[in-house]
Amino acid sequence: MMTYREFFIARDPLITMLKEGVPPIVRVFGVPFDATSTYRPGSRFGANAIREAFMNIEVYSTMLGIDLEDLSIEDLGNLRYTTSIDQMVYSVEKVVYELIHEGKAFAMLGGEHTATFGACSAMPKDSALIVFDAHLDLRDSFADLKLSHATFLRRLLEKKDAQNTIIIGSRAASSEEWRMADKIGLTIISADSLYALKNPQKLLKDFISDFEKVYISIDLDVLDPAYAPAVGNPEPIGISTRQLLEFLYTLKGKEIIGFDIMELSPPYDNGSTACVAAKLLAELTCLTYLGKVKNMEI
Ligand SMILES: [Mn+2]
Repeated sequence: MMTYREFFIARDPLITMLKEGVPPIVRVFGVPFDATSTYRPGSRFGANAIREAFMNIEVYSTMLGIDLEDLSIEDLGNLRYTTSIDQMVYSVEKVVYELIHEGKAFAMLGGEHTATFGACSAMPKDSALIVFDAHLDLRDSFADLKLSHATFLRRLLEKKDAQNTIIIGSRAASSEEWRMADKIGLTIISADSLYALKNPQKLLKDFISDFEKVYISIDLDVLDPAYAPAVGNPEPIGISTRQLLEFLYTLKGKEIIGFDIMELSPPYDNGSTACVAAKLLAELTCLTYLGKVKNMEI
């Protein structure tokens, strides 16, 4: 018997789409961490803002023909609050490792992009890492920190093969970072090159054809500030929401181990950026479902 309190009280801001007896498509968790922010802090509030927006937008995907209202999503809540970057990265890595080994796809909501370092440290070696980001995050150190939102990809690629990684939408990095990317053989589809290409999505499609499993990391600053103004480090001349989605739709049928949506800074938002982030959460969850269906896990 359901009680009135269960029936009438919602556990805001948690996403309440868990259906009894239906295995969840993704497990959602938030990372309330922005301690290395150097410009516009606030992404520690990002996960809850994405949840609120998610519960207030339509989640039927007209492009994929899937209604998330028929499916199940489990919200695990947020990581315990810490200002220690080592503790945050450690917790993310442990949680992600556990979920992957239980065969459970996940959605991590940021929080600053450094959390992706923790998630990727737990990834299987044969998975592709697809990063959408205005920045390369390949600095050796930044603002006296070796591990931060501006250096995390360098730290990651010091221990992982760059051949598995593709970065899309990049347009903001130091000359040393561009050289570094070239040197280690990183595949980049820069924001500038996008406008000259007829079918840039094909480059991503070709890249992932060698991989069965993918992890997707979205730094919302990949979008032009016209689409997503409320991010920690906005950069002009970015891609549109539609362009980003078209890249994501090329992943249809791939097994998505997990994904993250990072760097939303709600204090700078009028609500529009949170809605974009929520839409990405919805579409990526649909894509995760399609990957599971194709691989007969559902
Ligand atoms: Mn970035």
